[in-house]
Amino acid sequence: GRKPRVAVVFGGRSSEHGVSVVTAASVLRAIDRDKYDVLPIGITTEGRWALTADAPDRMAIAERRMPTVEQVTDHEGAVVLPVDPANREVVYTEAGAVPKALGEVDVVFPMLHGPYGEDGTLQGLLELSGVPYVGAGVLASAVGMDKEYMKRIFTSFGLAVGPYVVIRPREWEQDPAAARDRVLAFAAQHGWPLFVKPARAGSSFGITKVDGPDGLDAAIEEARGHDPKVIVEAALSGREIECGVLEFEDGPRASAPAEIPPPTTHSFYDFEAKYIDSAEGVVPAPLTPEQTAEVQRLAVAAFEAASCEGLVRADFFLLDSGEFVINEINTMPGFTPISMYPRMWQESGIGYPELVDRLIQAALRRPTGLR
Ligand code: G1L
Repeated sequence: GRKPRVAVVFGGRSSEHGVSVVTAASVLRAIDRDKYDVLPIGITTEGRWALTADAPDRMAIAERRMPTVEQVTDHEGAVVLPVDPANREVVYTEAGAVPKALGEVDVVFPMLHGPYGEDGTLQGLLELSGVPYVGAGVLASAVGMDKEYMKRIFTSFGLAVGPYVVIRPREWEQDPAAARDRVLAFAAQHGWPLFVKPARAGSSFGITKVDGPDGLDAAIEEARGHDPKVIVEAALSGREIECGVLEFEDGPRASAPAEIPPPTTHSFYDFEAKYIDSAEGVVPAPLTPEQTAEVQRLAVAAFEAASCEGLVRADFFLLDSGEFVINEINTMPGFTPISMYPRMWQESGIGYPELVDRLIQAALRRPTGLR
């Protein structure tokens, strides 16, 4: 019969537009064309949807600059317009409009970062359209974007989380002194430094490490520039351990875990590594067999607690006490072949093309509607 058609949706209005373009190139390269038809759909930085050329080799970092959907640079740095000239009639919207025709699409591979991409809104549009899609649904996507509700859900499912306090928008607007006092009481209990973060952001923008009361207001205002809801977290001392979860035919399984070494003052990440989040993770993490089994159990528990689908990367701290505390989950982790999530599965015997195929297959198996 006809091959399933996979629409890869990438780019978008976020600050990580270029990361998405480069990552989509890896996914496009990995999809088996004997098995699937591919429809690359780029979203411009203005929010216009456009069917793009299927040209992953041109969607590359050139001269330390990230490509955009509008202006894809080739390896020599020449600008190449990616919109497919053979398919001018398909897709397109004005900025801010709902895309009219997805055409005959069997499954969408969403690759958009941050608000309106990984927060459940795109997933909701696809639910309304009745089109299956790879990865987390509406609820899990929204939970994965909200550091407060993430912690509330993990706590209610018996997973340990670090201490935190939330400053809600109205609270800061109507009585900032009361909010400040709550944070100071929190600091008296848990000590300095504190980390002040936008509650729903996706990237590391707007985060400030605060060493004492003096820096607090500026840090809250900085975080509020990204999200009117702010979360304040205590510093946790311990090792940073990550674990991938992937949905197999019979349910979710955990990968080999990885360790992210603490940053050193002279550690150097090149441009590509810095933006594609390969960092300098050690795979597999040097843990005892018991610790490995424990973090894998917790990663699958986190996947289930948030009702994840397809995949998730779960990030933990291993405290000096030996306890694993969950820091966060990421429903759309870094996803180039050198990113942590694919590297952890590589270590577990699942290479990048098989990973992409398993995600598409999991999406195709899923019924649309309530599940
Ligand atoms: F669809 C998946 F598999 F769930 C998926 C989608 C997107 C996994 C990972 C990503 N990651 C990205 O799109 C990004 C890191 C380039 C931006 Cl969020």
